[in-house]
Amino acid sequence: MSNLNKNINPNFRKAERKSFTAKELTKKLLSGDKLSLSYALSIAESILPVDRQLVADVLQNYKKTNTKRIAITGPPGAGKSTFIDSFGNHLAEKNKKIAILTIDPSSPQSGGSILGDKTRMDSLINHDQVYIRPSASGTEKGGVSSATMESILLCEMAGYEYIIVETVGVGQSEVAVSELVDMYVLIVQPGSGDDLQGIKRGIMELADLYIVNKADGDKVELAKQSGRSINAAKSLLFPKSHGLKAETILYSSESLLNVDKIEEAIDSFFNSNHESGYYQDTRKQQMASWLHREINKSIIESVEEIKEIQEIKSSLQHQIKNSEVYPIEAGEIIKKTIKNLFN
Ligand SMILES: Nc1nc2c(ncn2[C@@H]2O[C@H](COP(=O)(O)OP(=O)(O)O)[C@@H](O)[C@H]2O)c(=O)[nH]1
Ligand SMILES: [Mg+2]
Repeated sequence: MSNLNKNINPNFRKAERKSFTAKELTKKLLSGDKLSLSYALSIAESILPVDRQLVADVLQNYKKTNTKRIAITGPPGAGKSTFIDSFGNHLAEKNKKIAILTIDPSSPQSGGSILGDKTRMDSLINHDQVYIRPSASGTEKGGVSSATMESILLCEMAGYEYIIVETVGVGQSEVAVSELVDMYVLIVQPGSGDDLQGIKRGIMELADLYIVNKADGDKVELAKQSGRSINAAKSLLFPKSHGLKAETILYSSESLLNVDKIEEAIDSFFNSNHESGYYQDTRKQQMASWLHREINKSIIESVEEIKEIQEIKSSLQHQIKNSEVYPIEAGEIIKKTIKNLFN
């Protein structure tokens, strides 16, 4: 028995399918019902045409909102989940509604991180104000599937104001998630500065806020040093187009050091961007990227269904193995085949 199977509750029954029409699901979702949200999110992850249609119908009723879509990224072990737990609690106590989505590109293969790993969001799990979806993983590369954008919208329909998306340390998903959110938060742990070198410049340039986590106990000095090296590195980065300076804040999920400062930084980021129109532009950009992904996905899926393409693909794979053709030529052959099919 695989590890995955061992963790599955034998009494678990899949929710009865087709128990909802789009109208019923929309109504329940808008009332904030968590079970319906979970149901809607699994539908969003499904590739069955009937489910795609259901999500599309439900999302017809989506109304623009002033929510905060925030990505929490950073190297594995930096304390992202623990941060979300402690900061999420802070917000929930102020009566804010928070939905947390985790993008975990590794889960389709290993299964491990969904069920094996703890989410480290123990104190949030039973909070009324909080909804946690431990693994909104996708089958697409980088773990950011079109389902993730749909999931964000569905959470907003259910009345969540903060949509927090945690990435699980794979470079690709960290870039891809930036297309889904309004604000990009990068969390690092205190280190000698080597830590920073592990973070690609391109990812640092995405950051709207840097958090040096674990600034507690004997790590306080080291955290201050890390803060200084981030600030030094920042001055060399290409600024984001909103023109706002990305702050660096030391934090501790244990002592809640600077928890208010982080809340203020987030609020002020959103306020400024609402005023400047950057927020509204970002939302348009998110829709445009989503459209782009959907179109590309549909093109690939429909082309891959064509029998001639499947045949030529496997023949090319064979020829490449025998060094009879180079990938670049193979690409051209595929293009020509497609063109001929449509002429
Ligand atoms: N001392 C201290 N440890 C922390 C803090 N935040 C997280 N940790 C620890 O760092 C480890 C990794 O945390 P986790 O949230 O799973 O990191 P993630 O991989 O970035 O999500 C865990 O052992 C946490 O207990 C903090 O603020 N202070
Ligand atoms: Mg985590």
